[in-house]
Amino acid sequence: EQHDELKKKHQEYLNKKGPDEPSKTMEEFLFWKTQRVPQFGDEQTSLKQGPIDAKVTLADISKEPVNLSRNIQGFEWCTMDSSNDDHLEEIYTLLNENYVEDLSSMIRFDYSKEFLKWAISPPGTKSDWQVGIRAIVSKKLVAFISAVPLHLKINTAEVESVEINFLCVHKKLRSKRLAPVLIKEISRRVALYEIWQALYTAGVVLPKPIATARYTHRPLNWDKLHDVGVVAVPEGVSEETMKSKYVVNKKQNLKYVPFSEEYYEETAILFKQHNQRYKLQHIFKTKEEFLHQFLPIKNVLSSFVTLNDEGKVTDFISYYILPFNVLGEKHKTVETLKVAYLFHYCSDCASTLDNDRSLSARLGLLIQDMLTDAFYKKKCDMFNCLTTQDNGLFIENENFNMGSGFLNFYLFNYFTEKINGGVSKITKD
Ligand code: MYA
Repeated sequence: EQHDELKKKHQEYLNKKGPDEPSKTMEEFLFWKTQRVPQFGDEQTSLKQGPIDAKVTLADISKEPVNLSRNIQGFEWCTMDSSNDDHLEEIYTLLNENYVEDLSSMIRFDYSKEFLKWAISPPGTKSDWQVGIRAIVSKKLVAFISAVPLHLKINTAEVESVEINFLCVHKKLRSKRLAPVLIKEISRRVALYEIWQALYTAGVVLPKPIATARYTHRPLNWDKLHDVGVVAVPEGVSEETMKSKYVVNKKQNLKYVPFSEEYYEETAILFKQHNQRYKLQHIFKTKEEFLHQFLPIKNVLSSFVTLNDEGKVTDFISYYILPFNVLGEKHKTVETLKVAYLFHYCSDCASTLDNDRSLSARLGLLIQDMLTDAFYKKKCDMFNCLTTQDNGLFIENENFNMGSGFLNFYLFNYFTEKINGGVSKITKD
């Protein structure tokens, strides 16, 4: 019964109309209305799943960079290289000072350098896909955007694409239409490799989300979060009650070993099987890609497998760690929050499509254990996850609270019906 109740709740989350309504009319999206993306208002389209424009060829793509001086004078394009420490430091500083903040500007992402390196240089990345804009005189980096290769599966179709992330314009150069220029330049550089599709996610509503997920938050270090002001005690409830609600088990339910190369074959098979459940998924074609994504990295990525008595892999689970800067005068004592984000997982309980009853029980155990690891071993203050994958099966039971943030998923130059539920692609934000 409890399982059926959870399933019902999960479905309700998925059906819930998130704030995926645009803030303006299609006509007012001066840039996006010119792009190969589904438009608001074309709901009655006769488009079938597939590329929106399949006619464009390499011959149509300019060999010259997009003109920058039409938007701003005194700046130039540059190509960044995250394996160069100086470049990495510059990207880190730009993002640290100017990247995404929460709605009330209380906290801002502080991606570590190791994290950025992991995220923007997977196998197959091209050397000109980390694009920057610099001031010509001072050479200061003032804007950035990146692309990484991505094999996507959308329903039954495999689509060679890129993932676009870390779009950032310095606060002093906002509203000068630099974002469209960066997007056009990265599109051009990607198209030169004859890749015509992209996936990206954003909190803002643009034409037109193919899926919308909601962030959920599980406090781990209640006192610290309360001090910073990111959690509050509801009226009529004592602080003690809240603290006891979020106590984390000291002991793990299952036995884990860190994921390592020796478990690659078995884990990759399990991963593939489990992912058949989802309509939008990231597929890993080579061992190198899989290992890059999932081998543990200190302070960046924790990943584990559980083994049965015969030593066979039964589950895989991972989370990444993102620090946040606490902004504002009030919180001088607390400078950073460490937040764990659930990443990919797979379980032998999900090897067939309709046995999510046992998956829900197993996921409960796995998640509790990740909370334990994140809090006691990695000193994380909060554990976040999206309403993607099968997360609806444990969100409520494990005390994850619905957040105010939504994450919209977009495809560039690809049409598909809206995917409600069944998303397993995760974009590290
Ligand atoms: S999402 C993270 C985005 N970054 C941040 O939120 C960091 C903090 N903010 C900033 O740095 C700036 O505010 C940004 C906008 C750079 C976001 N995605 O230059 P503008 C449209 C796409 O005057 P600014 C991530 O990294 C906006 O609707 N478009 O504005 C994924 C308007 O267009 P339109 C966005 O505030 C990125 C135009 O830009 C976004 O100075 C995926 C205004 O430009 C956004 N997040 O700068 C990019 N925000 O007139 C798309 C605003 O039409 C990739 N806008 O309303 C597409 C695929 C390309 C590759 C294709 C290959 C095949």
